[in-house]
Amino acid sequence: MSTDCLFCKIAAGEIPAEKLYEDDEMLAFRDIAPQAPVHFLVIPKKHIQGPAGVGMDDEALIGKMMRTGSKVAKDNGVSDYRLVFNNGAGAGQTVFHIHMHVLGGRSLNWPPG
Ligand code: IU
Repeated sequence: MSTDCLFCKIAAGEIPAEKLYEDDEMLAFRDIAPQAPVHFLVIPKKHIQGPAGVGMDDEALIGKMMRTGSKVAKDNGVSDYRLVFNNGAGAGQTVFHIHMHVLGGRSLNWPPG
């Protein structure tokens, strides 16, 4: 855990979040500023700064993020959804603990802005 990381604090239960799924290594919770009717984040409890910080040892964990996001999307009634990872401030990353956005429940344009 990184002591000054917001998502580590959410993962540790120190900051409340609307949790949709949790196990010993993963958490899914609703985004506080939803950009679609269904918008939640999937995070590993392990602190990884972002996609560029994923190591070989993390490959199974990142695959599990995708499986978890798909399961929670289905549980929340969406079959069509977008998965987004932002890497770096220029790409829109504002929280430097890796997270996967899952957006659905409306039609989504391409390319994103
Ligand atoms: P980004 O990819 O780093 O831009 O996404 C961070 C997301 O975290 C963003 O959509 C925020 O609305 C969301 N978020 C949150 O759900 N809860 C919080 O306390 C904070 C940010 I700060």
